[in-house]
Amino acid sequence: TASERTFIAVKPDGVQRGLVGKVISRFEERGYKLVGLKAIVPSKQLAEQHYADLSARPFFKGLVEYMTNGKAPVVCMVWEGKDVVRQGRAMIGATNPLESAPGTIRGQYCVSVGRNIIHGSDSFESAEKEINLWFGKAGELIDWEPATWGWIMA
Ligand code: YYY
Ligand code: MG
Repeated sequence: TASERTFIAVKPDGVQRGLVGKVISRFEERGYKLVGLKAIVPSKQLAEQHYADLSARPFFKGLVEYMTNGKAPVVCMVWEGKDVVRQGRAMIGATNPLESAPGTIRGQYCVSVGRNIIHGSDSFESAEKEINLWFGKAGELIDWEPATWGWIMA
């Protein structure tokens, strides 16, 4: 729907590599609306909850360590607009950057699955869960209308 929202996060490797602005630009230029933004070093508990579905996988421990070690923050965002969950995943590209199409974010900026610079919700249900988890406090998300909205959302 037009008001659907997704959770996008630049992971610590993307922040260290100075790619935050590029990621934001892609979503802005596509016509999506930024309704939440913050940089945090997540707790181990938060990272484990975020990746709960993967807790049995061999890379889980390393994944949580890399997300939480504080060598750089995670830059967390909520983007809103038409079909943004599915489009966001398409813009990000395949999980393994070696299989991400050229021109996708991962296909353009990275080569390792363990350092694939960005997260995006994989379904409407995941988006709801992740937005609540990362932006659970009242007032963290802003309802606003871009002056360009009518030119984008026909
Ligand atoms: O949603 P997405 O990030 O594309 O992939 P997931 O299957 O949810 O895995 C989350 C995260 O885990 C992935 O972005 C990198 C890491 N990971 C890994 O290090 N090694 C794998 N074989 C699979 C995933
Ligand atoms: Mg995932």
